[in-house]
Amino acid sequence: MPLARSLSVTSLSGLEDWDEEFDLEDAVLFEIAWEVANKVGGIYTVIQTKARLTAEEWGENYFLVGPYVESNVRTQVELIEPTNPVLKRTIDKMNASGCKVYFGRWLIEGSPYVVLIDVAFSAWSLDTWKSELWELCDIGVPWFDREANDAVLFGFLTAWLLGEYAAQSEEPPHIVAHFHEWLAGLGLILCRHRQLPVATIFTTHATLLGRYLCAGNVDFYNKLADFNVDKEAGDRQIYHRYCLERSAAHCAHVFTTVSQITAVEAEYLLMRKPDIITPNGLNVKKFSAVHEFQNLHAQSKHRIQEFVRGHFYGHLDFNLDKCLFLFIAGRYEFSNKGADIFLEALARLNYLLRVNHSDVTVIAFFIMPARTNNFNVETLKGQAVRKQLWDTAQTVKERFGKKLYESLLVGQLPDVQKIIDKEDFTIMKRAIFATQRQCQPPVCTHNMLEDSSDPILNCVRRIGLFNSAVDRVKIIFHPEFLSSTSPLLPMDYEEFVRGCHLGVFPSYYEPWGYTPAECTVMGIPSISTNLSGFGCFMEEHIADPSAYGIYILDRRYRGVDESCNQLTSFLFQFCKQSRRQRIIQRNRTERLSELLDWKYLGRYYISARHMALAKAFPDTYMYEPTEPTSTSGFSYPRPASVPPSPSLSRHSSPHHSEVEDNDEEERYDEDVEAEKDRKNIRQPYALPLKNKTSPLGANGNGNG
Ligand code: G6P
Ligand code: 1S3
Repeated sequence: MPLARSLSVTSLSGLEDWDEEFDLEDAVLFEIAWEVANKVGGIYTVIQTKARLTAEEWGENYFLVGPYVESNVRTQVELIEPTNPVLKRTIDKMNASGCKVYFGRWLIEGSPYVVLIDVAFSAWSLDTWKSELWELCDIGVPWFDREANDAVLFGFLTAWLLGEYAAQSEEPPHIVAHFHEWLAGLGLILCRHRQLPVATIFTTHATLLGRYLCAGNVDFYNKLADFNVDKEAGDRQIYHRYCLERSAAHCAHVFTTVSQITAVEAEYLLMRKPDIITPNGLNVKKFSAVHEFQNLHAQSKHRIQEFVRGHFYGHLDFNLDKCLFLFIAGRYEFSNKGADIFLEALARLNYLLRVNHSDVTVIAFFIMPARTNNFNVETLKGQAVRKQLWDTAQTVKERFGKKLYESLLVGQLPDVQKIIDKEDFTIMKRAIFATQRQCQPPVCTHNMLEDSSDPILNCVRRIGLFNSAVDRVKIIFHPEFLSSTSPLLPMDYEEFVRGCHLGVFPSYYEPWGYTPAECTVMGIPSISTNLSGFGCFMEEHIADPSAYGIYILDRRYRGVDESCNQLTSFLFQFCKQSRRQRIIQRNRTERLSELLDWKYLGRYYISARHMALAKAFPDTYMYEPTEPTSTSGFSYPRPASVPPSPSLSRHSSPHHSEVEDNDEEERYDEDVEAEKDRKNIRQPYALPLKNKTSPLGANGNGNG
């Protein structure tokens, strides 16, 4: 037995204090999730972005475990022979016993090893395993729940993998297995039941009941303590899933969740307080030129403008240079993701912009996948008409250029009356005639399969925002995720976000919320809420979030109408900003990106693993958490010369003027300001220690 190794995860309170002395020696880490090399939702982003950091820490001893999905493997994974001899024996043994287990490298940053299990290949064992599950813990999984059936297969197979790994090891191994979400939870339950030498961690990214209850008409946060959880789960026919989730949370050596708000939810709905909060990070890409992200904004914005030119052909009666692009994106959960109050606020904003005779036009994009039957004709036609106008302009330009050149060659200035001839006029007139349109520019870019019952379209019908000329707010609903190969809007999500001015995510249920975090690292301001993990996290770590372009809507202590008014006010104030102010704000937003980097947030995962090792192998590992220190000093201060909010926005440099003037000069001011900020921040990346030892501690946000 190796000597007890001292572990000192001494402090999370400051970057310098972070002590990485912990000696992992022979320990191996398996991270298990249904979304390993298999994109379904946000968990994929967590695992994929975190992989590099974890691979750096664990090297050859880090293995991600997920389901084998052929289409994903073909495009994302390089299949190879297992490098670790114990794992090779394990996989060979399983494959010889009627399983199909693959090993490879996932072709993402960090190139982590993946073990992919073909659950369908073992489907013949489903009934046996379900009976075993029933005998073991009285959880009965109905035949018609396909996802739960997959969870049973995946659970038994992952527990088999870990058990076999332990059996194949020559020395008693030190295994850490980190399971994500209920779909992977059964593997953990079985590990504990079989008393495998495995230190287990369970992370929930959203509770099953929380998601279901919020999607209904329930005052969720005020009733958290009152729900009869078994009955609620039974009423929604998810009792078996709920049991799997709850048992996994209880069986784990260490239970974690992604935010304080979900920690409180877990305490009431899963009946266990998380031991540590593991917030979601991102891989922050820093450009060598500080203002590169501003240039990228301008480039992407021009591409969105091109799309808008086509979409609104014949109705381009607004100034594109005064046009602001807002967007909401994500899983299509109409009220959970706040699309309902966003639409309502847009209707109110439209009124305000009209009565104030504003020259700003707002185009709000809704990027939420729904069932469709491809693009609609009117939308495709718009892009074709735009292309035709462009081609016509090029043809005339070429002929014009040729005549001009010939004229200059013979030493004459051209006769401007004749340089464009009759034929040119004819093709130009024909092109203009083609832009005539009898209908309004469409709200939706696709043919919807459930058009008459679609919640976004029905809401648009009710509020009457039909892209008419008088409206200052226009709506484009793109019910499909973006792709750079789209014939309509050929941009991937990242490019699109960069080109927009503001991301709007007024979610009611959002354990973390990657969308506003992604906006932040790209320097795009966003609106989130104090019911989202991200919103609460930013509120806690930034003295004045709105000054940095992080608007946090109050959906916790206000009624829907009041929240909607607050959202309208955020939007209206945003529309009143000058270009200069927007540039300043983007610079500030981007400055926060370090706060969201895995480089710093990854330490919570590290801490969870150390904690689990110490609990599972107390003779070998020791975990010595220090007492929480004061939380003062970890907050991002107000910017040195801050406009506290757009409404109170004043000059941020002595020579500010409301006219849209020199951007370069503004950049200089901002650099000076950023430097002042850096001096003001005592511990810029320090995170609250209370998260570590008392996740539900003295945080005002956490009390439901
Ligand atoms: C970036 C570019 C500037 C451009 C500005 C437009 O900052 O570097 O050249 O003028 O974006 O900002 P806006 O908020 O109007 O899209
Ligand atoms: C969940 O995905 P969702 O969009 O269904 O997990 C994500 C990753 O932890 C989280 O960001 C999100 O809030 C949850 O809701």
